[in-house]
Amino acid sequence: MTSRIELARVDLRGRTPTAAELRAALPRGGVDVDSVLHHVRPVVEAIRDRGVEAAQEFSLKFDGVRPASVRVPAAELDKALAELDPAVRTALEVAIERTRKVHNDQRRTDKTTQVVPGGTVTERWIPVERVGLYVPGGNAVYPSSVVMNVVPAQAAGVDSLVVASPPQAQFDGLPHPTILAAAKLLGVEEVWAVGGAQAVALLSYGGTDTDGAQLEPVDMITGPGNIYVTAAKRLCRGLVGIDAEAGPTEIAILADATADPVHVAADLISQAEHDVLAASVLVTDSVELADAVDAALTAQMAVVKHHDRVAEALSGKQSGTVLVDDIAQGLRVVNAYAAEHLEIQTADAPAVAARVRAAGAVFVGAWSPVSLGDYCAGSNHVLPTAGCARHSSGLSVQTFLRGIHVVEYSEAALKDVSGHVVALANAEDLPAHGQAVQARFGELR
Ligand code: HSO
Ligand code: ZN
Repeated sequence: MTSRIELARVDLRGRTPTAAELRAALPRGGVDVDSVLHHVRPVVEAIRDRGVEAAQEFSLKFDGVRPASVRVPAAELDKALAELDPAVRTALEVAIERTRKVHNDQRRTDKTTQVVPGGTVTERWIPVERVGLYVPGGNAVYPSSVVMNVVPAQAAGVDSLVVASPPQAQFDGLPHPTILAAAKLLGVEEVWAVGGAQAVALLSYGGTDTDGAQLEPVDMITGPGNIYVTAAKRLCRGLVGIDAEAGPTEIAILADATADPVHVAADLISQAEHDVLAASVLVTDSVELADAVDAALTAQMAVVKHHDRVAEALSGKQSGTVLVDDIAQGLRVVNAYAAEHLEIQTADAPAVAARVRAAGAVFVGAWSPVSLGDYCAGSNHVLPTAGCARHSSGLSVQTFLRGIHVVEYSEAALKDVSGHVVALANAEDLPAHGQAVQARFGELR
């Protein structure tokens, strides 16, 4: 079925809204994680109290299968990789190589600052000890997301990595074979067949498998998931660290009359393909381009495989075209919107891109579509959604590192500053703080 597609329009021409007013005026969706917390809390508590036994019950209930053991045998990983389509294997190898190249290059190095002679503060970057990666199953089987989560963790030096992914009835209670193959290709040997909120809880609390195999609790959980997975992460946060809460994917395109409407339409469709709640937003100063993009969308929809999903996403309240006076106003719009993915398809795109202040990732010019970044650019595709790019970054090596300040002063350097420590301690009515310094110099009365 094809029907005419017209993105809803928001006309900001001649208006000078503040950033907050802009955010209110722009199309945006949202998921209400709070609304499912009461469903998820009992699942998390059952796993905390009864471990793998409870996880197996939830797998039967939610995934329709109860795997014999939850830990996936090593032989199954080998088999999945051996049976992986060779073209997919090669493509994954390219994706891994490029993503490693970028992420290995971005590891922070320790830095020592000499504050005064004899007094130093070093920032030491230490990898998180053990990380759990959640990989969804079902409709969305994304081996690329295994790459995007595992590579930065490995680049950070995380030694212990475990993957959890739902057991699938059609694969005898194993996770999807492509996921197993991707894990193996990346050198991750520990995979557990458990999904949803129960997976997040089991990674957080640990457990003992039916055959006695131990799942050691992790320190941090990353990876995409549905609203229940997100709710479980929210409930387990604190006990474990989590990455950002991922919402439906978003693409914003800032384009002028020089952009090719066929490219713009194809890119808007590409991310709408993820989810009926996905957001596709065009920001342009050209009504002609906006009209041409609508025409191109209509034409391309005739050959779109997931037609109904894409059509629903494009017609949802989270998608639309925003008309602006010029690219300067367009930049104010995209900076206020803070899209997960932002494409710049304008004249002198690098100069325009340099003025972007908020986006999960920026794709510059005609030859850098978001789908390149989804797979093979070398960049990471786990990015902040729902405007969180105003305060957060995507997944990176940094996500898996903790910075520790290491303080080392000599006697003379401490002596030199001791009067100031004592003065501040007394001003805060914490005299014992000052005395801890004075005791070292025989000044305790
Ligand atoms: N665009 C998604 C990532 C993805 N795309 C996985 C394809 N597979 C969120 O950045
Ligand atoms: Zn994508």
